[in-house]
Amino acid sequence: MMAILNNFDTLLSTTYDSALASGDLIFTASETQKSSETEYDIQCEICYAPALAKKPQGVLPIVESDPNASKDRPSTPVIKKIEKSNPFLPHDPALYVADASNEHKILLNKFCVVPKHFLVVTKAFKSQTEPLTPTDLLAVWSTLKALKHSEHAVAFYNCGSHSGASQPHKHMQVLPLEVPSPISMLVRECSKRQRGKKENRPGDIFSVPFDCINHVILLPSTDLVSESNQSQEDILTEAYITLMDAMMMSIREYAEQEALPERERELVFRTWSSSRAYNWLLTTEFMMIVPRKQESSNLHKNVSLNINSLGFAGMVLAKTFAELEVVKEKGVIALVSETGYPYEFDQESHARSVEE
Ligand code: B4P
Repeated sequence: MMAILNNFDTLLSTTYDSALASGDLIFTASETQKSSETEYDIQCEICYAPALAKKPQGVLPIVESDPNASKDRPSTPVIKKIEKSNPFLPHDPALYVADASNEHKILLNKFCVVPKHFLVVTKAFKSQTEPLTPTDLLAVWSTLKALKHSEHAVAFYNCGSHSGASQPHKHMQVLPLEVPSPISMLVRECSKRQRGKKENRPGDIFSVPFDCINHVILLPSTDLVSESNQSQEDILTEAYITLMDAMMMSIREYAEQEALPERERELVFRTWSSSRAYNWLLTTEFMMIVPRKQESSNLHKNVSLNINSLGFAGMVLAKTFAELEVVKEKGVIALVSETGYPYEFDQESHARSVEE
């Protein structure tokens, strides 16, 4: 771990406090509602933040100087066009916390809902559609381990289009949490010995009870890693490759189901190979991957919600009252699962949706 991360908690807090005080960082207060829904009685979270509906969407005006300006007539800026800018290159110095590696910097999330939410961003431009590299994995892992409540923090990566990402510059994100996230509770429950099943051990791969394809792998404890010949980077890379393989195989199996009409089959391959979209989650205990079929949930009462990796952590963000009502009615797990690939092709619901 880099030496700079030794006092990371303090550095994160002081940078956060000063960016908040100077107005360089915008914290949006929210109300969290619990929703109990899975067979393991895990409480999912609906984070209701109506003020976020007003957040700018990464679009900045380009201001050109006024050609008629003179000494007696001050310049009036003319907004010529609206263009997307990269908020991470250059980054706002007020949001810079530390380097996570030679290739990564840690920036505070400018628009956070959870205090001290930060991003692990590549220093040079890389695309958010690229897979994670061993150095990406180690950089984000180091930040997790450097946090005070590291066992509760959740790191995530919204990869590719349809994954919930709004910024094209490669960035992983970390939510420092003081209590376990719903997905951590769920993975722990699913890992316990259950009747007729053996206990899951580090290296085991399994799925949690969402209604869509997902794969989870348990990671060995740091003590076990230091006793082994493998480095932490190797362990993380091996886990990531195992999950990527499992994901590819599951999509292929889904697309090759006989019940799936030819047209649908082609569509799965075409959309997946062009988007390569998935959500990825990491805690100090496990890594998880969820391939994405679509960016947003289906339409319910004319409302559809954008879902990012946090949806699969059991945490959904509702920006309007109508969105909040839809999540409460539908349930977090059912709603986020609509954006993934179903385990099995449901002929009845497909027939219904074709008729509608
Ligand atoms: P992306 O991967 O591109 O997208 P995202 O996390 O889904 O957030 P998005 O930008 O789409 O915002 P949304 O309204 O859905 O991440 C880009 C990140 O860069 C974001 O965190 C963004 O805030 C940040 N950013 C943008 N401009 C920046 C700048 N100039 N400097 C530094 N950082 C910048 O969600 C709003 C916020 O709520 C996001 O932070 C999101 O991560 C968070 N959020 C979403 N669901 C949540 C949940 N269930 N609980 C708590 N927080 C949640």
